[in-house]
Amino acid sequence: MDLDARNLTDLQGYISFLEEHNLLIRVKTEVDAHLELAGVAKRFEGEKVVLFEKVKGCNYPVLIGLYWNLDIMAKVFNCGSDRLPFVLTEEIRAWQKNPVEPVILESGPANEVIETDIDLYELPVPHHATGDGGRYLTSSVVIAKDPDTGVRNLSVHRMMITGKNRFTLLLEELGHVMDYYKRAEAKGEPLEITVNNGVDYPVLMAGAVPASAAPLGSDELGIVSQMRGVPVDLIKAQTVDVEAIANAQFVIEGRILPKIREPEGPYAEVTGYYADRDDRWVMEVTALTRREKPIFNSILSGTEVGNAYGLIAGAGAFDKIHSLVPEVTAVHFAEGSVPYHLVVRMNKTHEGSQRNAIMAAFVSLAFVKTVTVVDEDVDIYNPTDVDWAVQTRCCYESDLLVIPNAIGHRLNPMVEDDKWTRLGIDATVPLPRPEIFTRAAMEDVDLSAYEITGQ
Ligand SMILES: Cc1cc2nc3c(=O)[nH]c(=O)nc-3n(C[C@H](O)[C@H](O)[C@H](O)COP(=O)(O)O)c2cc1C
Ligand SMILES: [Mn+2]
Repeated sequence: MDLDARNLTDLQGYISFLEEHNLLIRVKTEVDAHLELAGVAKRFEGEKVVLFEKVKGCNYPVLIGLYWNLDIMAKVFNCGSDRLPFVLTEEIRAWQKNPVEPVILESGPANEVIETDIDLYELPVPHHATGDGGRYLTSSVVIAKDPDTGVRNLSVHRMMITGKNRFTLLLEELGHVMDYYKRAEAKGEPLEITVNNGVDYPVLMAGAVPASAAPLGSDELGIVSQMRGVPVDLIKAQTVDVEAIANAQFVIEGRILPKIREPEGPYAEVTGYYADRDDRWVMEVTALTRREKPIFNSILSGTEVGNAYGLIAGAGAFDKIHSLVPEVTAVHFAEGSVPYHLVVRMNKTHEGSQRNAIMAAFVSLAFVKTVTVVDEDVDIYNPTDVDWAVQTRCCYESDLLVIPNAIGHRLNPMVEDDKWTRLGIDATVPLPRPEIFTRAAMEDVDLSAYEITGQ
């Protein structure tokens, strides 16, 4: 693909690129990783990317905000932000047809320095929200290997530091790492992983591709190669039999221990609420490697997590939904409601196929609670327009599809006993399309033909 990001495989390259395009803010004043850093970052949410040059008591800078502005992401991918989901869908499709194997090296930037005395507290890991239970790694990409087949998996997990060489993390019930872990644990064995911090867009996004696009048994690292346009370089780890991303800033190696759970949380989640404190999975760190001059990367809870997950999840699911219901032309997560409200646009040619679209969307995205289907003339990227369609095209008596007792997303407070009710909203105009549903419109004129002052 014609991707500027091809040459942007590390954060140092991103910083130069962002600076060149006037998209980087540098905070020169020293900040405390405890609450202050995230407090300052929050004030720039959705704007330029922020580099904190000095963090109290730490030797490394922190980059935050890489995902909170879709226009910036689109710039790196060398396309308009409206095209970005489709570009990503094409990349995933190309990978599915022709997966490229990674290259495995002995050494790379991410193991320039091998720490002899592991101390996670020396990293500038922020304590983000005021109610969080500790310092959280929020952008770390996990590589794990299937205990039976050895197939690699890529995923993103929140991790709370609990000791110099220990943290607790969240494994979602339907995730592939959970599947790997359960099979390892059943044999009484730990699950070895590498945790890669400070990676480029393709690595993190490949980690968030939904299972419907990257099923169990497919190595998501191939998606990275596809997006970068060259096979991804991996490095062998020091202490575990799992590879790491050669271009990462830090690599934390270790094992998720069998039969052991320790407290994790609270944590300000994508839901906008704090996830509760509970006994969760434990990682014992066995090695820490880094670059000579690493930059720590964090993702801020809120818009940034929503984009980091929603963009690629929507792009990955679109292909599946479109293959089942070809009349579907685009999907988009409603801002602020990632991963719960998916808006589906379709060019309906058969009455009733909008219901298939709703069902296809539910099957393709495990966490979605609401699917709203609209016609081609509705701007799905504009929540006001979507609401207009619902208010003027949906009959609440007959156009709602209620699915009780569906598997819920545990992080959401509306889930009870792992279950919730899913809702499909059909806001499409019935076929044959009655005249009354023609959108009112003014003449489409070419403004350049007019002499206009005072603009
Ligand atoms: C910023 C971010 C944070 C995430 N945090 C978690 C997490 O803590 N636990 C989890 O299981 N999934 C988390 N996810 C979602 C998974 O990475 C995502 O569902 C991915 O598809 C799982 O990989 P898998 O399909 O290979 O299981 C997060 C995603 C993003 C983008
Ligand atoms: Mn997977």
